[in-house]
Amino acid sequence: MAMFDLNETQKQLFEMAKDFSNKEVWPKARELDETAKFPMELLKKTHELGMLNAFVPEEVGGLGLGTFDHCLISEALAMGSAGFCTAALANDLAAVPVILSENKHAWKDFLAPMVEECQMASYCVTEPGAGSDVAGIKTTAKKSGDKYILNGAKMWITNANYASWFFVLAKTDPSKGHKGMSGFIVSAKSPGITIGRKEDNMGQRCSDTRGVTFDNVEVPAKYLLGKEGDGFKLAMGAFDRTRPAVAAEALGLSQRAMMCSIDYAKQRQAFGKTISENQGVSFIIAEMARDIEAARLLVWKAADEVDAGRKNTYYASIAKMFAADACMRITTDAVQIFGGYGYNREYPVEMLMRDAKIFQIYEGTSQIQRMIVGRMLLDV
Ligand code: CO8
Ligand code: FAD
Repeated sequence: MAMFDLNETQKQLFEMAKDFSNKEVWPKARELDETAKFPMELLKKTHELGMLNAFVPEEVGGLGLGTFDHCLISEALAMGSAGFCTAALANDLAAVPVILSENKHAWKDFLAPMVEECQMASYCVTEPGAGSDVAGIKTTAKKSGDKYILNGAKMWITNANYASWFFVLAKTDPSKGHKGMSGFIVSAKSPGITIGRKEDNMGQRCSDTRGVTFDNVEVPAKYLLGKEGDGFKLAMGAFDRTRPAVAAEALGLSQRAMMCSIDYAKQRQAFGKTISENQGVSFIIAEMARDIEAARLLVWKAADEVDAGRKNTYYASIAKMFAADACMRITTDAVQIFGGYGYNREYPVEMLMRDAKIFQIYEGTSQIQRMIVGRMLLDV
């Protein structure tokens, strides 16, 4: 892969995804925000185009795309609607620990059907009492014959109400901290699962976020991912692949905000000229472009590293923190460029600003990304 350009196949993939996003998703973005309705129809179309569940291995009929190609899809879809893009990406986040575990029962029973039809999945790690501190979760899984019995409560689970299955992180040996954690794939049809109400979030409102409780849920032992004690590393390994994609999502949203800002600045008149003719306004837009270009290079670097089989945790965190923080700045500046109209729901930028905030929180907060990088540099 040439680091600074895409090959022909990647260009085609990116153009196809952007075309779909611009023509079919962006015109519906405001309606999705207002109604907070889950974008199932758009997800079905995304599935038909082969852009949903793109990580699923070829061995079970999937495309088996790498993280780099996945990031191209994410960037393009987020230009249409970040809430819709999050619903799509949550599937990948759920699938990656399953793929990394190489549990072929799980691949056949849960990943293969996702190729056949548009199914959703969720990654259930966060709990009401533990988000950043993953090792602090309390959900347990106790072995009983050829089954595990799951008990606990998960919180903020994307896609929960639409998921066919869940990746669940639980403690098989609570005395061992992160080394006593195991990952499971759990069918959503299992008795004992209760899905909570849809959370009323600030942004990305069409994305579905809920609590999920597990009350004596039986999971066949064949759906343990890897072996007991592998769970924490599978959960972290997933982030190495999905944090670049979340950064790409923030990048796509940032670009939409810049495009809206440029269009508006070129037509809004003040003091007898367009506001774009003021250097003060052009500087804001130039800085948006600077951060977008830098974020894209960081996303590509983080993705290329993991596709090349190298440990990319450092680059994934750098890309995620930079792209998320840049997206918050860029969308806030977009509201500024629109002036009073920016603060109003008649125009799209207030929605983009609300949609941006979550990038600094989910998939590891901006502080957690700094903590990961800081620890690596300072060896603490
Ligand atoms: N890969 C493999 N192993 C790893 C990795 C990794 N990336 N990171 C750490 N490990 C290993 C360490 O090497 C260590 O191994 P060992 O025991 O052999 O020495 C072990 O794991 C423990 O590591 P740490 O000591 O660093 O563990 P800590 O408990 O101190 O904390 C973190 C680690 C990094 C702070 C971790 O808890 C973390 O990442 N927290 C953030 C949680 C987070 O990101 N949650 C996101 C939830 S999902 C989500 O938000 C979904 C969003 C919406 C869906 C779709 C989006 C588009
Ligand atoms: P806390 O961990 O309580 O953190 C609170 C504040 O303290 C933050 O600012 C944090 O940065 C700071 N902080 C904590 N520890 C440190 C530290 N050591 N140093 C410096 N600052 C620190 N989770 C899933 O498992 N699956 C999902 O699908 C999912 N989707 C989500 C969707 C949405 C819309 C939301 C809001 C959340 C979602 N999450 C999901 C959960 C998300 O990953 C967590 O909210 C996030 O990791 C932060 O955890 P927390 O909310 O418990 O905050």
